[in-house]
Amino acid sequence: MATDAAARRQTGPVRSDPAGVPVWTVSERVHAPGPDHHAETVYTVGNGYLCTRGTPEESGEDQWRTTFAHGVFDPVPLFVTELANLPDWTSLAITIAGEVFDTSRGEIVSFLRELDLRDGTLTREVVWRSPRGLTSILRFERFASLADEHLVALRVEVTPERAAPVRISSPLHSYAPSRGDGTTWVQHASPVATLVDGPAGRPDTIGLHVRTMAQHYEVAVALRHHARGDVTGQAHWELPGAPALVHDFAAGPAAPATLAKVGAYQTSRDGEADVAAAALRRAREAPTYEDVLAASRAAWARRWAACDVEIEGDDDAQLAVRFGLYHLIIAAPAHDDRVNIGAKTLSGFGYRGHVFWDTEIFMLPFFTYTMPDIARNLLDYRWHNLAGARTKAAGNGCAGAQYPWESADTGEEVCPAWLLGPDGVELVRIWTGDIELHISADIAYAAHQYWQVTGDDDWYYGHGADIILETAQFWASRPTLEADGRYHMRDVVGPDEYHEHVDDNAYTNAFARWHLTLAVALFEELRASRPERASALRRALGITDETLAQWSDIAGRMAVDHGEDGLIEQFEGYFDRTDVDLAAMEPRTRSVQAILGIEATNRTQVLKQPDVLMLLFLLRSEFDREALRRNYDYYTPRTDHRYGSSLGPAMSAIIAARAGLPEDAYQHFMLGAQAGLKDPRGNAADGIHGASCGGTWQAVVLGFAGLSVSEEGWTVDPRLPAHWRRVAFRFTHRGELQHVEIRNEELTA
Ligand code: IFM
Repeated sequence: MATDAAARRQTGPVRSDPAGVPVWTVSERVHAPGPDHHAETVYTVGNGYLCTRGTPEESGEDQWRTTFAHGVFDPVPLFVTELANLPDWTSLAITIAGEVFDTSRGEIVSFLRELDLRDGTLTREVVWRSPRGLTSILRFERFASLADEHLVALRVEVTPERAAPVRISSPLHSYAPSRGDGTTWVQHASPVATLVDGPAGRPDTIGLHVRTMAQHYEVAVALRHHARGDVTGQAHWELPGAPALVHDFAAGPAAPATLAKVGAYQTSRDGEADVAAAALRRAREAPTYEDVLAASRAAWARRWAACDVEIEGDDDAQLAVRFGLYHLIIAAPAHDDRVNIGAKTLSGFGYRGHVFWDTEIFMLPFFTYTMPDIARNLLDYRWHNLAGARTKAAGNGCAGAQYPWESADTGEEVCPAWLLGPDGVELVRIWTGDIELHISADIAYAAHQYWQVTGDDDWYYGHGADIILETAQFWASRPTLEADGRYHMRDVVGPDEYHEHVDDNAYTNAFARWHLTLAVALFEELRASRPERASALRRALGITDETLAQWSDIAGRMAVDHGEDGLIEQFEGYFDRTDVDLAAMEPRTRSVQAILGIEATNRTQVLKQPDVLMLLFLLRSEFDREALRRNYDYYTPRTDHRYGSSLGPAMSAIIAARAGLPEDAYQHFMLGAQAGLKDPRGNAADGIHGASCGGTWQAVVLGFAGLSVSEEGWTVDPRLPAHWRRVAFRFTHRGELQHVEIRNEELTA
């Protein structure tokens, strides 16, 4: 259910661009008093190295002030690992004529907060009347540089209505807890040193060097300050682990007090021995705030030139799509192939920063089609982590490599075995880490798709082959050959997690079959075109002619049943489960699982996400339009669309569009597209669901526009909602930027 604050945002304006101007800003003009964790998520800024939630600069009640950097994980005692919250660069304490700026006191005369998706800047303008009646305008602006990923920058300008002393204090705190298992806040880093730098007697730079408790990642942040206005004094404070720099101004209507800080983050993952020295050097060498901003803007312009999607005739859809792409861009590691994007990106504590199949099936296609270098980094994260996947397979008595359901920095399984259930009281056994297997095929699928779109043979026959072949060995060892002469996959969880311990999940089995078939074809291609590589793989993995014959045999006899009428049973015995009339459960504000309980839901046909429809979309060349329609009609009324999962709606949208139901498709599409902005499930406070952002892109480009690529080229087959006048998008096919424009019936490319 949407939070109160999100509901307020829904009713207020969510865009401020004048009519007719392309939609690029998320904004609100109504100040929401009290904690607003959804807004902190929405207004996250970042650059693919780090992200910082949109918590206001001044301290307030119950804030989730957070900066995460990719790869800096630390275990929670007796639990799993999670992203460590790093020292914060955004805090400010502002005093005007002796009164502390605090939006919960005095009066907010006017308020405007805006996230400009075009250049990644977050601004806030507050006209505040203090309890003693002095009115001031406070303008804040912050961003993380997309041009130099170590840099962050923030500026505040305070203009009182009459001459008044203004004090701006910029503190740095090392105590920055993360959220552990969802209820306990854990401090992951302890201070090593405070840093001070700048001209003797008037330091302009403060910093902190911290070390995470268990993994011993080192992180340093240094903030260089630039004051403008009538500065009457400056002081530097140092409490243990918490330095601060204080500037005093004589300010007035024509003389605002302005403070900018340009900061630099460095972690021991970057490879420099002395992180503190490196952060200080970067902060010192960084240009002015304005120059850092100009460079970042130029980098954003280049990004959007490669990936923007335009929708004319529907501002809500336009804003939702760009908002999703913005969140994918700020979470995407441009220069690091040992990290990946967590399910909740770097924008919140949800899923502890862990990486799921969400990357390969939902987010990665956007990067594969528009920023292949980033896609390769994300895939290489899986390649680097093959060791963890081998360990998992061996632990389950299987051969080859089985990717973890949840992955962090080491590539080992980090899915918790127990979590609090939907009632928030009872501990529930989580089986996904044990038996949700399909992720290994999903990763192979993404590797193959990357190759199809980019034609990057070196990567595919190198790292891609390692991934595909080692995971094929897992698939060859997991199913059992039974008396009916078929291979069965017993006791699994499919993508629809409302059903646990099922046999022959159609998605899992069909993907295992596809995967083994691909692996045989790949190895044969290698033998023909790169015999040395094939020999090396044969030696390393023990792949022989018998192996290939066995893989083909398992693929050929894998239990995958399509009924005669084209309806696919989600798993063996699914059709015998209780059919629940979901419409009769309305109105409701909770998932079916939260209402009925885990066991009772397991006994029904209700789906968390449409497992079979996902299969139909991903392996689309195996199914015709009638199959799409037949399965769509069956599974759609049985899916918990609104409260089940934010991954499903985009997939339902694609199937509906391809089945010739664009208006149905639109309803699903908007539910998924607005998951982050409107927060229908009430969990976006925990972070942006990256999968719904990536699914939204796929729904427009692969669903409504019907883009399809092959080695020969690409085609589109549009099925647009009637009110969309024009859709335009860019993608890169085999190294060349393509620009597609679809106007109602007419197509320009
Ligand atoms: O990976 C998903 C899963 O499919 C449904 N539950 C949430 C996970 C993380 O987004």
